[in-house]
Amino acid sequence: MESQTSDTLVNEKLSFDRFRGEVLNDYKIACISREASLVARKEVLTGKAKFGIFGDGKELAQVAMAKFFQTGDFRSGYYRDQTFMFATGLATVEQFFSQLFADPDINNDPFSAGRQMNAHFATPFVDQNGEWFDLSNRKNISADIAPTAGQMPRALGLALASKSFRNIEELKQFTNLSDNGNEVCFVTVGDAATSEGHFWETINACAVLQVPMAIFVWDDGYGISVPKKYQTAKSSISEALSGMQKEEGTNGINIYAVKGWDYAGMCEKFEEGIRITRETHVPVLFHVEEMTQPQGHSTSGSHERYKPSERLDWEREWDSIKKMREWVLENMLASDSELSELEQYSKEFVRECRAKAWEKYLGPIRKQVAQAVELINNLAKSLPEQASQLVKLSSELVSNHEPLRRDVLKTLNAALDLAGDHDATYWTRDYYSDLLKENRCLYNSFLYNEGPKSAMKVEEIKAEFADDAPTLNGFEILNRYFDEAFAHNPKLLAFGEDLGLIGDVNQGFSGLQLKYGEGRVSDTGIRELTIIGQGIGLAMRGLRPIAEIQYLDYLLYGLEPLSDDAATLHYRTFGQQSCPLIVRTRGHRLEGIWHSGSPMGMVINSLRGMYVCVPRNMVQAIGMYNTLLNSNDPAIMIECLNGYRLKEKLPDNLLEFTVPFGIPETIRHGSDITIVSYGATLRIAQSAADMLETFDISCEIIDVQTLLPFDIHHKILESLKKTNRIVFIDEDVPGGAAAFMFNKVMEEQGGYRYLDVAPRTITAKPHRPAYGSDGDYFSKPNAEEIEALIKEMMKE
Ligand SMILES: Cc1ncc(C[n+]2csc(CCOP(=O)(O)OP(=O)(O)O)c2C)c(N)n1
Ligand SMILES: [Mg+2]
Repeated sequence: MESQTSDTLVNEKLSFDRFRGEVLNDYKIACISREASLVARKEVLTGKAKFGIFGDGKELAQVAMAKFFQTGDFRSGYYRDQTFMFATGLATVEQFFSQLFADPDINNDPFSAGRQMNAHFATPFVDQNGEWFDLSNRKNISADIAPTAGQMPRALGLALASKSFRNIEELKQFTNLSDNGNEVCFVTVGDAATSEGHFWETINACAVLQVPMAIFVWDDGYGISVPKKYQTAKSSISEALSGMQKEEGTNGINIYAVKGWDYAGMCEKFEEGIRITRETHVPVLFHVEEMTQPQGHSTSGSHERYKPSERLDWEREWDSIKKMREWVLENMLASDSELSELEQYSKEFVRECRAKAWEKYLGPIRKQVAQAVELINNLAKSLPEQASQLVKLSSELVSNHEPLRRDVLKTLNAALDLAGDHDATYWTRDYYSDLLKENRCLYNSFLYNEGPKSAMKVEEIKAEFADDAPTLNGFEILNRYFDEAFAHNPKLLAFGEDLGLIGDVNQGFSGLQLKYGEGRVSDTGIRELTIIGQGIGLAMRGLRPIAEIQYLDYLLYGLEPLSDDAATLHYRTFGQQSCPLIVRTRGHRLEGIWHSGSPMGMVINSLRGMYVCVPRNMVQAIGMYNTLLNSNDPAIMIECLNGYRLKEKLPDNLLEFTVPFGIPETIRHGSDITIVSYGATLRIAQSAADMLETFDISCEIIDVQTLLPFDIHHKILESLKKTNRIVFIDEDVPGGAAAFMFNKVMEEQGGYRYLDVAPRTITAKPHRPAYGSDGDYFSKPNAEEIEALIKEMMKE
């Protein structure tokens, strides 16, 4: 009996020591993080970094939150989360400073290689070959972006993946990607960012889908200078959301309101809410109120300009670290001097980290400076006439205490300009071009996958047709393809409006939900933005989503996450995260203003970093789907709206044949003029060519097949060399994608050298297409218009 009591006492003492140790460690991390914010701001104000945005005031909530972030979990957050990153061990203070200094060495800024502003974090999801890491054994940070609430749509997909892994039998084998769907997606968002449609659409969707999301609203009462009363109904996001509260027998979300200075209260509520969402997949939202911003929003501007003095006083009084200190003392977890010691340690530690990061950043540039100076001084010895100017250049570079890579290049360039074509410039030129190359790798690489998972490395396999191959409607061919693809690849998931039960508005997925289940072929709400986010998150977790946007005209609703998130992901993480999302949509001419859009200029200009596929028929589309499914980059597939009921032959090797990207196909051979087009317009061009043939004008028609990438081997130029006349035709507005093609062929391919007459573009009118067949005829390019223009070109 006695020994039992003493065991209990020992255990209690142990667990108290552990508890105390954990609390003090949290306090230390909070202090370190605060110090990092204070020092980092000074770095910006003294010019060592260009801009800074910090997590001061949010420390306590984040050390509490980090306690419940388990191996396998994901975070989709924003720029306030440095403390969370330190507390989870996913970022060091040194790395935080390296990113602040824009250090382009991935070993120093492992989140973005200096490409992102500070506090935009990420962890590696894929290896150099584009293979997924064992994410269920890692803590995972999806790469942050700056657009407010831009992290919300992606979070939906990251969380939905857990549900898919838990509920879809075929996915259970992928234990490297999920541990039975136990992963929670932690989402952080500012109070003002909850005003965005992104927030509301995501909240509704996660409440409907019931996915494991833990959303933390960091409520500091302001979005830069604009206070809550202008942002949020009832000035309280938890109150405004209260109708979403899950009740017995309903879906919905669990909502908690906590105070950002209340360490114990937050720990308790976070534990409960996160445990429930992990177990049941009921989403949870923590409204973390009464947070502060000791240094204001960012290094641009000061909050004294817009916060009333009472508010500033209140923020000082309710500073979360100050409150935690008081709480530790009240509960006698440490003495005043122990805490002061931790505070002092934090200051010294942060100073050291800053200094190390600065040295690492500057070291390689100093080497470049030394090398450049030596070369320029040698040049001066060989060129006595220019010597004094050259020496002046090199000494200016030496005296620059904080040189940038561009300063080295500018100096070398100036030296080369001075030296002219002299032989002595050989080594300087050589070094100059080496540095240009190096900087291209540092700043311009990884827009797309460059390794084995590049779509550009997928081998071409031609479609094969049996002698008795059946001729089917385009949509039936697609339907057979998706059926085989879903049987073959368990990672494929498709979703969109009307895609599940009825198998999409054109029946490409007809019958497939019945066959593959609601988990894999599903209907969504009308919410294009989060359909895209859903796809992004699923793709980042190693699945192969096909996210359907019902009509190309409605892509605008989902364009932001495609442009800001999917298209930049590989670039902004220096190739460490990939998003193999396929956006499937249908466009070009059909009927009226809202179902005939072909805004291809908008697409190609906002989606660099994605592939843009514009197949002329469904067989070509299938070949492109196959290419995409063998690679990792995101893409958009624009099927021809008016092509689903056109007859095509069914290939034998549906799952194998591929269409290579950036390789146009000549679909009609001719000798007088080259017509370059894509998609639905090709059929109009064909009928114009038929008409022109009766006048002995022979047209060569080229289908570009993909707009991004565009004709990588300059096949169009070869045609132009033969015909010496060229016209680019599409259904976009004037100056849209036709102008893009024009620019590519004229400037990049040097097509201007082979022209006998001025090159032309034929496009739709600048207004949206009018309703009805006449509306179409007079809004979009028509065969007669093409015929007339080409006749005119032939006369010139
Ligand atoms: C879409 C978009 N609009 C505007 C901005 C500029 N901006 C950056 S932060 C910010 C305020 C955000 O406030 P809140 O969501 O409360 O987060 P906090 O900075 O207060 O933590 C604004 C307007 C942006 N980044 N993205
Ligand atoms: Mg705010």
